[in-house]
Amino acid sequence: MRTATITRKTAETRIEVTLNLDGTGSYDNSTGVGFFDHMLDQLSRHSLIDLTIRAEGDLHVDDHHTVEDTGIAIGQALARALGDKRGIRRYGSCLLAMDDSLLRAALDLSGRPYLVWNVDFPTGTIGSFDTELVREFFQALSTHGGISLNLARLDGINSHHIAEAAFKAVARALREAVEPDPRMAGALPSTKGAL
Ligand SMILES: [Mn+2]
Repeated sequence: MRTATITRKTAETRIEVTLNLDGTGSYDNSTGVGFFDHMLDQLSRHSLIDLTIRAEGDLHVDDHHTVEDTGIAIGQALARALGDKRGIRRYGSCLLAMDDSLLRAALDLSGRPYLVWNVDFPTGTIGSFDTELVREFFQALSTHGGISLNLARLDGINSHHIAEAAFKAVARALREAVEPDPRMAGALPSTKGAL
């Protein structure tokens, strides 16, 4: 099984992430930030990556460190569970509609972090959650997961739907990219000899 557990402790946050790439999309996520938990649940459910997250952050400051550091830990767990990436599809993409919103996600598990972010939100907050933290999360995931990640909002007027569609689109793209490709027969999906 391709699994990993990452424990990360700083003066600002204490985070434990366990994931299983070959899961069924079962999850148990608790970060103390309700909307963020809702998004992490989507990430697991729609990628079929099992995810257990416990985060205790300095929420008396704001949600920023907790969201960013959870993204770092998930990225690190993803990279560790992927190992040498032999036999995977490597690329994934998804055009995802949710009510008013249409999000496009494309990613490459290249080992080369890069985030292209064309997702604007019509409001600064979703409840008490800062919409700018959605980008912070995906930046951390991309950097520490070694993922070239491209996200665009093609439609959308409701910030909750836009954020949720972004997480779902990335989840579906990840599902595709981490999947074993039977035709790869265990080979590395690269001509460079390393990913
Ligand atoms: Mn929702």
